[in-house]
Amino acid sequence: MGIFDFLFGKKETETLPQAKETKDMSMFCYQCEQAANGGCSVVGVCGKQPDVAALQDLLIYSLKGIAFWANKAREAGKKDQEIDRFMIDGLFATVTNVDFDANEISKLVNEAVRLRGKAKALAGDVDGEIPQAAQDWALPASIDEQVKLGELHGVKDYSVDDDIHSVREIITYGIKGYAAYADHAKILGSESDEIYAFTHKALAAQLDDSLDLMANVNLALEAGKINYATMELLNKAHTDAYGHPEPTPVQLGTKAGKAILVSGHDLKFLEELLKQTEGTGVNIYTHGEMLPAHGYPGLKKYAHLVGNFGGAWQDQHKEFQQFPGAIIFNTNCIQKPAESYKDRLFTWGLVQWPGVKHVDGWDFSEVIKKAQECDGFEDAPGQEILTGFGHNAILGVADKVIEAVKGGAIKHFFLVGGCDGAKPGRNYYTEFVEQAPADTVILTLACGKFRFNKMDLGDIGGIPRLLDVGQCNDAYSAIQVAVALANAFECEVNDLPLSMVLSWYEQKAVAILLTLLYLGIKDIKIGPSLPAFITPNVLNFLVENYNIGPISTAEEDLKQILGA
Ligand code: SF4
Ligand code: SF3
Repeated sequence: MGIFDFLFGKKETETLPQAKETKDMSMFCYQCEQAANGGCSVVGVCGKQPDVAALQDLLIYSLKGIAFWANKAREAGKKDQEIDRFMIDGLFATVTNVDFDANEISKLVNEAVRLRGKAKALAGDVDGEIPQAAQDWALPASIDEQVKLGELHGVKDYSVDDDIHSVREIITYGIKGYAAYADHAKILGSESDEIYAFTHKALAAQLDDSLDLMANVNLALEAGKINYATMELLNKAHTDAYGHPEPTPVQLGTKAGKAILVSGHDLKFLEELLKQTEGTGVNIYTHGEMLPAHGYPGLKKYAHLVGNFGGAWQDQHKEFQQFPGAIIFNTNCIQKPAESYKDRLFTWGLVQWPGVKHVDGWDFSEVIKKAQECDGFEDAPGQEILTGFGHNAILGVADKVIEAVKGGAIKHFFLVGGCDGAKPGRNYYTEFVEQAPADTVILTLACGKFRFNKMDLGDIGGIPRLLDVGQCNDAYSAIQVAVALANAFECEVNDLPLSMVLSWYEQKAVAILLTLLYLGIKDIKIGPSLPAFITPNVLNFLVENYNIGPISTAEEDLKQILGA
């Protein structure tokens, strides 16, 4: 299958339970891999309703307006912490599977309009034309009217050619992706002015029709650079707070007692919950992207952090029904809850679902109370898997790894990771890992790992063949490993016996891909399908400059990579 067939060929359609409700409105969203037939236009496959889609579009439009003024203010040496922080929250709220609540998005739009005024006042007199988004447009009071306004300012509202628009969307999604990581770092007290400054500059640039295609491409690569800096900031915040992850067995069975399941990515949240549940008899289980938390000394010291439950986000309907306790999301990916567990489901932070209880702030007593009312688990020990192979742990045995490569015991490394999703085509990643020869090592990260992290792949001279590097943001760690190997072998990362086979779903994956491109990494294979927001010309650019290619079959790709 050629790359263009892959992009524009018939997409697999799927119906998730939450995609059935429709309202009499139109929408257009194509920001994630799940986008139906090039873009969700009736209702999101993710469950996003047209009113929420329009309000999110209006929020992004408003953020661009703020960015115009905040960027001008920064050029004049002025900045504002409230504005900077709000940009990050507003962007993160529009990431796929985060906020499905029209009222909450509307509140953010109201706040954005207020802060647009604050940013304008900060910037003072400005020469030249003021783009429409940055002008003093009034926000209607009613949500219905706000929705109508949002419908006028969606992704289809653009005045540049298709290729520039495509790159602008790539930039927006990359920024949304790193906003998630910046938010986690911010919660741990780490912020970076470089991130804030670029966010304003890049969003303001989207209002500047004089920028040509290459100027936009350069901004996209700069977004990759900023995502790298953000992942580094978050890695430092995590390791300063909880120590470096260390290889740790994680129990997949259950322990007798009441239980809370934590889904999302936020480690500070988990720490606070662990503190508040200590001595209460309530055990804590991780779900999805929280799994790597078990590797951090500062978190695994809590004896009641007992195990990992379930797989990746798309299986939550089935798995949450079976969890006899309270469940809480601190970030993506939430899906429309089934009635069978809705009353014991909570959200926190930017995650919202209409009708689901939201915990504001850091008092989790309501969640703990709910867990105590539920049945809880019986003792049922199960399989153990390993996590905690951050760069510090892997590089701690670098001599052994280098020796194994030089001696021929390790022939190739694969980074197989990224987001998971519901499509059947994602079995590719399971098959790829299954079929990878015994003299290869698999590094993995993010929720895509749940497709193969229970396999016993054995070890090579004591080095496990499957190394869980961590969450999606721990792509930073994987990059450190690659750079250290390249230094040890005195070559470029692209010359290492290392191949990246990535899966994408939401906008954090876009940010990470931009980082890899910024770092000049070539020959990446990506799937299960390519983004609908990439035009043929932009795709050509990526193929010509980076040799990015779509996944084909595990067999064919392994043969092509290993030359066997
Ligand atoms: Fe569709 Fe993805 Fe947008 Fe949801 S986030 S509406 S699934 S493209
Ligand atoms: Fe998964 Fe949602 Fe992206 Fe952090 S939890 S990787 S999809």
